[in-house]
Amino acid sequence: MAETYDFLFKFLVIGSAGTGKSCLLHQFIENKFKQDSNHTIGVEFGSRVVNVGGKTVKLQIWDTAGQERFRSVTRSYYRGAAGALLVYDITSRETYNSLTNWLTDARTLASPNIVVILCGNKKDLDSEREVTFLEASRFAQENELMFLETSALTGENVEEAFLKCARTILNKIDSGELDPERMGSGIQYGDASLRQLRQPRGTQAQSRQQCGC
Ligand SMILES: Nc1nc2c(ncn2[C@@H]2O[C@H](COP(=O)(O)OP(=O)(O)OP(=O)(O)O)[C@@H](O)[C@H]2O)c(=O)[nH]1
Ligand SMILES: [Mg+2]
Repeated sequence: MAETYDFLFKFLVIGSAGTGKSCLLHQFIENKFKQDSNHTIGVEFGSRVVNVGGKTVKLQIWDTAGQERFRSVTRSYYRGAAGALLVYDITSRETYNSLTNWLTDARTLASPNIVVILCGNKKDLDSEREVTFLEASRFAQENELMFLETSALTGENVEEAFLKCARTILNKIDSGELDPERMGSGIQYGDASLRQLRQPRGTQAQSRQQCGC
């Protein structure tokens, strides 16, 4: 059966090599930890349909390589992304120190309006922590990012990170701050929305009454 959804959002997963980007995507899509994850070569792709605030949203997710040698390839995938998970590893200060560069790339190459959630991954390795929650929260606040600590290993906050980002984009569509019809918005209407849009207004109200929504 064909998938129907209200919106399609283009998402990126970015951040330094080895922070757990591919494992986060795998946990979100497959609901399990990806054992023996190798460095990503270029980009990998995954998608999942989620329900957010009564809307069905297809997330089209591009998992990019963190290694410098793939930078020119991965940058070409940024264009028009609506949302991004910006990932660092809480046990590696080096990956935290690179966040500003990743963020600048996202805002210049994807869109200045890109909705970004900062993910401090490997939350399960608290004893090896090099970056405190408080420090990263401040960074997030200063840079207008949402923030969560996640674990691709246990699954903690993984679903939340993707859903929080999607929810924020939907809220911005509702408030008019984001326009899905703008070129390069990273947002597309799905079949379900298009059907509604194509219905004359009277019929829309009528069908809403009929379904009681
Ligand atoms: N303990 C723990 N290990 C993790 C977690 N997430 C990922 N790892 C491990 O970290 C290593 C790197 O994970 P990847 O997902 O391949 O990292 P990546 O960010 O995709 O790396 P690149 O593709 O090179 O950019 C692997 O050995 C994973 O097993 C986590 O939440 N907790
Ligand atoms: Mg990877």
